[in-house]
Amino acid sequence: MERFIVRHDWTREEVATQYRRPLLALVMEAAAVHRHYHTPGEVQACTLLSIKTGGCPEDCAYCAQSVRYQTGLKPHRLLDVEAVVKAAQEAKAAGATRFCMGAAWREVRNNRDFEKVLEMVRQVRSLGLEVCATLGMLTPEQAAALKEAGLTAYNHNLDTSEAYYSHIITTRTYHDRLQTLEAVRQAGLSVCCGGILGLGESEEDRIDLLHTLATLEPHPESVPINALVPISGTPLEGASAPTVWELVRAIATARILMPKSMIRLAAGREKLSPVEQALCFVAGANSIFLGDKLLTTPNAPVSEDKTLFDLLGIQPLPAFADTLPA
Ligand code: SAM
Ligand code: DTB
Ligand code: SF4
Repeated sequence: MERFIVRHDWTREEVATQYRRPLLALVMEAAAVHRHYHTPGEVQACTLLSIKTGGCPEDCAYCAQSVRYQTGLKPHRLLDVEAVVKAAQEAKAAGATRFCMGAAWREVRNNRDFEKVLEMVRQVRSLGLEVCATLGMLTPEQAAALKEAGLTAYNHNLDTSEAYYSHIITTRTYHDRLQTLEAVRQAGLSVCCGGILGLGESEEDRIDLLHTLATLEPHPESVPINALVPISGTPLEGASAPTVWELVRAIATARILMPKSMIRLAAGREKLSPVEQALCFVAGANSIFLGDKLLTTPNAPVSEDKTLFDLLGIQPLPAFADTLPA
Protein backbone atom coordinates (compact mmCIF):
# COMPACT_ATOMS: atom_id res chain seq x y z
CA MET A 1 0.00 0.00 0.00
CA GLU A 2 1.20 3.51 -0.90
CA ARG A 3 1.34 4.75 2.67
CA PHE A 4 3.66 1.95 3.72
CA ILE A 5 6.53 2.57 1.30
CA VAL A 6 9.91 3.66 2.67
CA ARG A 7 10.64 7.17 1.44
CA HIS A 8 13.67 9.42 1.75
CA ASP A 9 12.22 12.36 -0.17
CA TRP A 10 9.86 13.71 2.52
CA THR A 11 9.40 17.44 2.14
CA ARG A 12 9.53 19.72 5.18
CA GLU A 13 5.83 20.42 4.64
CA GLU A 14 4.89 16.74 4.56
CA VAL A 15 6.79 16.16 7.80
CA ALA A 16 5.02 19.12 9.41
CA THR A 17 1.64 17.81 8.22
CA GLN A 18 2.28 14.40 9.75
CA TYR A 19 3.60 15.90 12.99
CA ARG A 20 0.55 18.16 13.39
CA ARG A 21 -2.13 15.52 12.75
CA PRO A 22 -4.70 15.01 15.51
CA LEU A 23 -2.90 12.84 18.05
CA LEU A 24 -5.14 9.80 17.94
CA ALA A 25 -5.17 9.68 14.14
CA LEU A 26 -1.37 10.06 14.13
CA VAL A 27 -0.89 7.25 16.65
CA MET A 28 -3.26 4.92 14.79
CA GLU A 29 -1.50 5.52 11.50
CA ALA A 30 1.87 4.94 13.18
CA ALA A 31 0.57 1.70 14.69
CA ALA A 32 -0.55 0.52 11.24
CA VAL A 33 2.87 1.31 9.75
CA HIS A 34 4.48 -0.42 12.71
CA ARG A 35 2.46 -3.61 12.23
CA HIS A 36 3.40 -3.68 8.56
CA TYR A 37 7.16 -3.72 9.21
CA HIS A 38 7.56 -5.11 12.72
CA THR A 39 6.18 -7.81 14.95
CA PRO A 40 3.88 -6.11 17.44
CA GLY A 41 5.14 -6.55 20.97
CA GLU A 42 8.73 -7.23 19.93
CA VAL A 43 11.02 -4.76 21.70
CA GLN A 44 14.79 -4.46 21.52
CA ALA A 45 16.61 -4.17 24.85
CA CYS A 46 19.92 -2.28 24.84
CA THR A 47 22.12 -1.76 27.88
CA LEU A 48 24.31 1.30 28.28
CA LEU A 49 27.65 1.55 30.03
CA SER A 50 29.68 4.69 30.47
CA ILE A 51 33.22 3.43 29.76
CA LYS A 52 34.82 6.87 30.29
CA THR A 53 32.92 9.33 32.42
CA GLY A 54 33.10 13.12 32.75
CA GLY A 55 35.79 15.66 31.92
CA CYS A 56 34.46 16.23 28.40
CA PRO A 57 35.68 19.45 26.71
CA GLU A 58 32.41 19.93 24.78
CA ASP A 59 29.77 22.32 26.12
CA CYS A 60 26.52 20.42 25.40
CA ALA A 61 24.06 22.35 27.58
CA TYR A 62 22.23 19.21 28.69
CA CYS A 63 25.17 17.06 29.69
CA ALA A 64 26.33 15.93 33.13
CA GLN A 65 29.76 15.14 31.70
CA SER A 66 30.90 18.50 30.32
CA VAL A 67 33.91 19.91 32.14
CA ARG A 68 32.29 23.36 31.86
CA TYR A 69 29.55 22.69 34.42
CA GLN A 70 29.64 21.82 38.12
CA THR A 71 27.38 18.80 38.12
CA GLY A 72 28.95 16.93 41.03
CA LEU A 73 29.66 13.96 38.78
CA LYS A 74 32.53 11.67 39.77
CA PRO A 75 34.67 11.27 36.64
CA HIS A 76 36.61 8.14 35.76
CA ARG A 77 39.16 7.23 33.12
CA LEU A 78 38.58 4.57 30.51
CA LEU A 79 37.52 1.34 32.24
CA ASP A 80 39.53 -1.85 31.92
CA VAL A 81 38.45 -4.33 29.27
CA GLU A 82 37.65 -6.96 31.93
CA ALA A 83 35.23 -4.64 33.76
CA VAL A 84 33.42 -3.85 30.51
CA VAL A 85 33.14 -7.52 29.52
CA LYS A 86 31.76 -8.35 32.97
CA ALA A 87 29.11 -5.62 32.60
CA ALA A 88 28.22 -6.95 29.15
CA GLN A 89 27.82 -10.48 30.51
CA GLU A 90 25.51 -9.16 33.21
CA ALA A 91 23.51 -7.20 30.63
CA LYS A 92 23.11 -10.31 28.50
CA ALA A 93 21.97 -12.31 31.52
CA ALA A 94 19.38 -9.60 32.28
CA GLY A 95 17.98 -9.94 28.73
CA ALA A 96 19.80 -7.26 26.70
CA THR A 97 20.77 -8.08 23.12
CA ARG A 98 22.69 -4.87 22.42
CA PHE A 99 25.44 -3.40 24.58
CA CYS A 100 26.23 0.29 24.06
CA MET A 101 29.46 1.81 25.34
CA GLY A 102 29.58 5.58 25.82
CA ALA A 103 32.68 7.71 26.29
CA ALA A 104 32.74 11.39 27.23
CA TRP A 105 35.09 12.32 24.41
CA ARG A 106 34.87 15.13 21.88
CA GLU A 107 36.47 12.84 19.32
CA VAL A 108 38.32 9.57 19.14
CA ARG A 109 42.12 9.78 19.20
CA ASN A 110 44.32 7.13 17.67
CA ASN A 111 46.03 6.10 20.86
CA ARG A 112 46.12 3.33 23.44
CA ASP A 113 42.62 4.18 24.62
CA PHE A 114 41.24 3.58 21.13
CA GLU A 115 43.09 0.24 20.96
CA LYS A 116 41.47 -0.65 24.27
CA VAL A 117 38.03 0.25 22.94
CA LEU A 118 38.65 -1.95 19.89
CA GLU A 119 39.47 -4.83 22.24
CA MET A 120 36.27 -4.15 24.22
CA VAL A 121 34.31 -4.33 20.97
CA ARG A 122 35.92 -7.66 20.01
CA GLN A 123 35.28 -9.25 23.37
CA VAL A 124 31.70 -7.98 23.81
CA ARG A 125 30.87 -9.06 20.26
CA SER A 126 32.21 -12.54 21.01
CA LEU A 127 29.50 -12.85 23.69
CA GLY A 128 26.91 -12.87 20.89
CA LEU A 129 25.74 -9.34 21.67
CA GLU A 130 25.25 -6.52 19.20
CA VAL A 131 27.82 -3.88 20.09
CA CYS A 132 27.20 -0.15 19.83
CA ALA A 133 29.56 2.68 20.75
CA THR A 134 29.20 6.41 21.15
CA LEU A 135 32.62 8.03 21.39
CA GLY A 136 32.20 11.45 19.76
CA MET A 137 33.52 12.39 16.33
CA LEU A 138 35.19 9.74 14.19
CA THR A 139 37.38 9.77 11.07
CA PRO A 140 36.58 7.32 8.26
CA GLU A 141 39.66 5.27 9.29
CA GLN A 142 38.49 5.00 12.89
CA ALA A 143 35.00 4.00 11.76
CA ALA A 144 36.55 1.29 9.57
CA ALA A 145 38.68 0.04 12.48
CA LEU A 146 35.59 -0.20 14.69
CA LYS A 147 33.76 -2.12 11.98
CA GLU A 148 36.72 -4.46 11.57
CA ALA A 149 36.72 -5.12 15.34
CA GLY A 150 33.09 -6.23 15.11
CA LEU A 151 31.12 -3.10 16.06
CA THR A 152 27.46 -3.36 15.00
CA ALA A 153 26.28 0.24 15.32
CA TYR A 154 27.55 3.72 16.14
CA ASN A 155 25.43 6.23 18.08
CA HIS A 156 25.86 9.87 17.14
CA ASN A 157 22.82 12.05 17.81
CA LEU A 158 21.86 15.22 15.96
CA ASP A 159 19.96 16.17 19.14
CA THR A 160 17.90 19.03 17.65
CA SER A 161 17.44 21.13 14.52
CA GLU A 162 20.35 22.71 12.70
CA ALA A 163 18.84 26.15 13.45
CA TYR A 164 18.68 25.54 17.21
CA TYR A 165 21.96 23.61 17.49
CA SER A 166 24.17 26.56 18.41
CA HIS A 167 21.86 27.38 21.35
CA ILE A 168 22.77 24.00 22.83
CA ILE A 169 26.34 23.34 21.70
CA THR A 170 28.95 25.82 20.54
CA THR A 171 32.02 23.59 20.44
CA ARG A 172 31.05 21.72 17.26
CA THR A 173 28.71 22.22 14.33
CA TYR A 174 25.79 20.32 12.85
CA HIS A 175 28.01 19.73 9.84
CA ASP A 176 30.63 18.03 12.07
CA ARG A 177 27.89 15.72 13.28
CA LEU A 178 26.72 14.88 9.75
CA GLN A 179 30.31 14.21 8.67
CA THR A 180 30.80 11.58 11.38
CA LEU A 181 27.47 10.01 10.44
CA GLU A 182 28.72 9.80 6.86
CA ALA A 183 31.97 8.13 7.99
CA VAL A 184 29.95 5.62 10.03
CA ARG A 185 27.70 4.85 7.07
CA GLN A 186 30.65 4.48 4.67
CA ALA A 187 32.31 1.99 7.02
CA GLY A 188 29.24 -0.24 6.75
CA LEU A 189 28.17 0.28 10.34
CA SER A 190 24.55 0.54 11.38
CA VAL A 191 23.65 4.15 12.25
CA CYS A 192 21.99 5.10 15.53
CA CYS A 193 20.95 8.76 15.42
CA GLY A 194 18.19 10.67 17.13
CA GLY A 195 17.54 13.60 19.39
CA ILE A 196 16.39 15.07 22.67
CA LEU A 197 13.04 16.71 23.45
CA GLY A 198 12.96 19.37 26.14
CA LEU A 199 15.98 21.51 25.26
CA GLY A 200 13.77 24.60 24.97
CA GLU A 201 13.32 23.93 21.24
CA SER A 202 10.17 24.87 19.33
CA GLU A 203 7.79 22.61 17.46
CA GLU A 204 9.46 23.84 14.26
CA ASP A 205 12.82 22.57 15.56
CA ARG A 206 11.35 19.13 16.26
CA ILE A 207 9.88 19.01 12.76
CA ASP A 208 13.23 20.09 11.29
CA LEU A 209 15.08 17.36 13.20
CA LEU A 210 12.60 14.70 12.06
CA HIS A 211 12.88 16.00 8.50
CA THR A 212 16.69 15.77 8.60
CA LEU A 213 16.58 12.21 9.94
CA ALA A 214 13.88 11.08 7.51
CA THR A 215 15.78 12.37 4.47
CA LEU A 216 19.00 10.57 5.32
CA GLU A 217 19.43 7.76 2.83
CA PRO A 218 19.36 5.11 4.13
CA HIS A 219 17.47 6.07 7.30
CA PRO A 220 19.32 5.53 10.58
CA GLU A 221 18.61 1.94 11.58
CA SER A 222 18.01 3.19 15.16
CA VAL A 223 16.42 6.48 16.17
CA PRO A 224 16.64 7.23 19.89
CA ILE A 225 14.05 9.72 21.12
CA ASN A 226 15.33 11.07 24.43
CA ALA A 227 13.43 13.26 26.86
CA LEU A 228 15.87 15.60 28.58
CA VAL A 229 17.08 14.32 31.93
CA PRO A 230 17.64 17.68 33.67
CA ILE A 231 21.06 17.80 35.34
CA SER A 232 21.77 20.26 38.17
CA GLY A 233 24.58 22.60 37.33
CA THR A 234 23.96 22.58 33.56
CA PRO A 235 22.36 25.51 31.72
CA LEU A 236 19.28 23.32 31.17
CA GLU A 237 18.82 22.30 34.80
CA GLY A 238 15.49 24.15 34.99
CA ALA A 239 14.13 23.18 31.56
CA SER A 240 10.61 21.82 31.66
CA ALA A 241 10.21 18.20 30.64
CA PRO A 242 8.31 17.41 27.45
CA THR A 243 4.82 16.07 28.12
CA VAL A 244 4.04 12.47 27.32
CA TRP A 245 1.85 13.76 24.48
CA GLU A 246 4.83 15.52 22.92
CA LEU A 247 6.91 12.38 23.30
CA VAL A 248 4.21 10.19 21.75
CA ARG A 249 3.79 12.67 18.89
CA ALA A 250 7.51 12.60 18.10
CA ILE A 251 7.66 8.78 18.31
CA ALA A 252 4.61 8.30 16.09
CA THR A 253 5.88 10.76 13.49
CA ALA A 254 9.30 9.08 13.47
CA ARG A 255 7.60 5.69 12.99
CA ILE A 256 5.61 6.94 9.98
CA LEU A 257 8.60 8.69 8.41
CA MET A 258 11.10 5.86 9.01
CA PRO A 259 8.97 2.71 8.91
CA LYS A 260 11.74 0.12 9.14
CA SER A 261 13.89 1.83 11.78
CA MET A 262 14.03 0.89 15.43
CA ILE A 263 12.49 3.81 17.32
CA ARG A 264 13.97 3.91 20.80
CA LEU A 265 12.09 5.26 23.80
CA ALA A 266 15.37 6.36 25.33
CA ALA A 267 16.30 8.70 28.22
CA GLY A 268 13.41 9.94 30.34
CA ARG A 269 11.49 6.64 30.28
CA GLU A 270 12.01 6.35 34.03
CA LYS A 271 9.55 9.22 34.53
CA LEU A 272 6.76 7.51 32.56
CA SER A 273 4.03 5.36 34.08
CA PRO A 274 3.40 1.87 32.65
CA VAL A 275 0.35 3.23 30.81
CA GLU A 276 2.37 6.08 29.30
CA GLN A 277 5.08 3.66 28.19
CA ALA A 278 2.43 1.38 26.66
CA LEU A 279 1.16 4.34 24.63
CA CYS A 280 4.71 4.97 23.35
CA PHE A 281 4.92 1.31 22.23
CA VAL A 282 1.55 1.57 20.49
CA ALA A 283 2.83 4.70 18.73
CA GLY A 284 5.74 2.72 17.29
CA ALA A 285 8.55 2.64 19.85
CA ASN A 286 10.20 -0.78 19.70
CA SER A 287 13.47 -0.34 21.55
CA ILE A 288 14.43 0.67 25.07
CA PHE A 289 17.42 0.95 27.36
CA LEU A 290 17.34 -1.90 29.84
CA GLY A 291 19.38 -1.58 33.03
CA ASP A 292 19.23 0.38 36.23
CA LYS A 293 21.49 3.11 34.83
CA LEU A 294 21.77 5.09 31.60
CA LEU A 295 25.22 6.70 31.35
CA THR A 296 25.29 8.79 34.53
CA THR A 297 21.62 8.91 35.57
CA PRO A 298 19.12 6.27 36.75
CA ASN A 299 17.01 4.33 34.28
CA ALA A 300 13.74 2.49 34.89
CA PRO A 301 14.57 -0.39 37.27
CA VAL A 302 15.04 -3.79 35.57
CA SER A 303 12.60 -5.46 37.96
CA GLU A 304 9.85 -2.99 36.94
CA ASP A 305 10.65 -3.55 33.27
CA LYS A 306 10.25 -7.30 33.70
CA THR A 307 6.78 -6.69 35.20
CA LEU A 308 5.91 -4.30 32.36
CA PHE A 309 7.07 -6.78 29.69
CA ASP A 310 4.94 -9.54 31.28
CA LEU A 311 1.94 -7.24 31.60
CA LEU A 312 2.07 -6.07 27.98
CA GLY A 313 3.19 -9.39 26.51
CA ILE A 314 6.40 -7.85 25.20
CA GLN A 315 8.92 -10.26 23.66
CA PRO A 316 12.60 -9.35 23.40
CA LEU A 317 13.82 -8.75 19.84
CA PRO A 318 16.60 -11.25 19.06
CA ALA A 319 20.10 -9.90 18.41
CA PHE A 320 21.02 -8.89 14.84
CA ALA A 321 17.42 -8.59 13.65
CA ASP A 322 17.55 -4.86 12.84
CA THR A 323 20.98 -4.35 11.35
CA LEU A 324 20.11 -4.37 7.66
CA PRO A 325 19.95 -0.89 6.07
CA ALA A 326 16.43 0.59 6.07
N1 SAM B 1 30.32 12.17 23.81
C1 SAM B 1 29.63 11.47 22.82
C2 SAM B 1 28.68 12.35 22.03
O1 SAM B 1 28.20 13.33 22.58
O2 SAM B 1 28.41 12.02 20.88
C3 SAM B 1 28.88 10.28 23.33
C4 SAM B 1 28.16 10.31 24.66
S1 SAM B 1 26.76 11.42 24.79
C5 SAM B 1 26.45 11.42 26.48
C6 SAM B 1 25.45 10.55 23.96
C7 SAM B 1 24.11 11.22 23.81
O3 SAM B 1 23.40 11.15 25.03
C8 SAM B 1 24.07 12.69 23.47
O4 SAM B 1 24.26 12.92 22.12
C9 SAM B 1 22.66 13.09 23.89
O5 SAM B 1 21.78 12.94 22.81
C10 SAM B 1 22.34 12.08 24.99
N2 SAM B 1 22.26 12.75 26.32
C11 SAM B 1 23.30 13.19 27.04
N3 SAM B 1 22.89 13.77 28.18
C12 SAM B 1 21.54 13.72 28.18
C13 SAM B 1 20.53 14.16 29.07
N4 SAM B 1 20.84 14.82 30.20
N5 SAM B 1 19.24 13.93 28.76
C14 SAM B 1 18.92 13.28 27.62
N6 SAM B 1 19.84 12.84 26.73
C15 SAM B 1 21.13 13.06 26.98
C1 DTB C 1 21.00 8.08 23.42
O1 DTB C 1 20.34 8.59 22.49
N1 DTB C 1 20.70 8.19 24.70
C2 DTB C 1 21.68 7.53 25.52
C3 DTB C 1 22.62 6.89 24.47
N2 DTB C 1 22.08 7.35 23.24
C4 DTB C 1 24.07 7.06 24.56
C5 DTB C 1 22.30 8.39 26.54
C6 DTB C 1 21.29 8.99 27.50
C7 DTB C 1 22.03 9.75 28.54
C8 DTB C 1 21.12 10.28 29.61
C9 DTB C 1 21.83 11.08 30.63
C10 DTB C 1 22.88 10.38 31.40
O2 DTB C 1 22.67 9.25 31.89
O3 DTB C 1 23.95 10.97 31.57
FE1 SF4 D 1 30.73 15.46 25.88
FE2 SF4 D 1 28.96 13.86 24.65
FE3 SF4 D 1 28.35 15.10 26.99
FE4 SF4 D 1 28.55 16.55 24.78
S1 SF4 D 1 27.04 14.91 25.16
S2 SF4 D 1 29.46 17.07 26.79
S3 SF4 D 1 30.20 15.49 23.70
S4 SF4 D 1 29.90 13.55 26.68
